Amino acid sequence: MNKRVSLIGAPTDIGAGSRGASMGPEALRVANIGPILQSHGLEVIDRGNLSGPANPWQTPVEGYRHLAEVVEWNRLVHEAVHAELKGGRLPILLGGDHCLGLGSISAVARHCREAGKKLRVLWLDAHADFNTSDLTPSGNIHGMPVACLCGYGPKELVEIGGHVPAVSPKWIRQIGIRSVDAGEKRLVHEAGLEVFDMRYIDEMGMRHTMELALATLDANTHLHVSFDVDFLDPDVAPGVATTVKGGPTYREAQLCMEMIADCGAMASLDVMELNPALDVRNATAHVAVDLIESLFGKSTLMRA
Ligand code: EXY
Ligand code: MN
Ligand code: MN
Ligand code: MN
Repeated sequence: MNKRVSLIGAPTDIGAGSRGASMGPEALRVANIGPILQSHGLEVIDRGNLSGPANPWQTPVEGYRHLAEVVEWNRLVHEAVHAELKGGRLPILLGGDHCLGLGSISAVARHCREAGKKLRVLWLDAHADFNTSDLTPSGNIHGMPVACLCGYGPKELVEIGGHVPAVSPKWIRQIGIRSVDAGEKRLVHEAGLEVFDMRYIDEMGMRHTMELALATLDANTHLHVSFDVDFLDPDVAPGVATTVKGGPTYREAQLCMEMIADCGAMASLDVMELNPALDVRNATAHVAVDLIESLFGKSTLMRA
């Protein structure tokens, strides 16, 4: 794994239905994300925060809330993530709400096209984030980034990476899913996304799930992990606006992260939706940082 890591803060809740994820980057820094990653032998540069439009907190227009601002934030994220990859570094995007997964992953996909690499995206989330303006119950664009990446969405968002679709549904594996709207579910099936929902994880276990999600990676595959903190059970991670009961336990999540670390292919990461306004003494930020440590190779194994 690349040991040269860059932190990029994206302090916005522009795509969310509640305010507060804009404070996520600072909460992760307060939980010591930089020094802790350094203690694992990584060279960490904190690029600071991107600066984009304020959240005007308006109601949705034609199925989208804050579309122009979401486009602007995603452009900023796209360029920042792409620059780190081009410089040979591993970007960690500190969200911010999950609408920014579009800017991040479209940049990764662009880099993979330029570098002749294959791409695998692991989307760790309670939600499929596969809504469109016709299907969304909320107009919140953080419920739409995966659909946009796959070419379903407004032109301004779908075209951000310069290639439509930015990503083939075949490259994506969704894990932990347990809250999908009815129309969204139909579109997920139509697009052919591979989804390891909570029922699958309950029945087959996290180990088997991750073996399948990481299967067929080769030395030329760039693995991107998009970690929505609401992936975790709310008992473990209360500091998120869109908690859904019945998520992975701390230990299941840790195993998921450890198996990703073991595969050695992770080359970019998003940490999204942490909402310090809803957290208890920054506990969810600490849990997120603990799990990120596992992603970068902190091991609970006794055997050498
Ligand atoms: N599916 C719901 C919607 O589209 O409004 C909820 C989406 C929540 C998205 C969170 C970030 O993952
Ligand atoms: Mn999400
Ligand atoms: Mn979510
Ligand atoms: Mn800690």
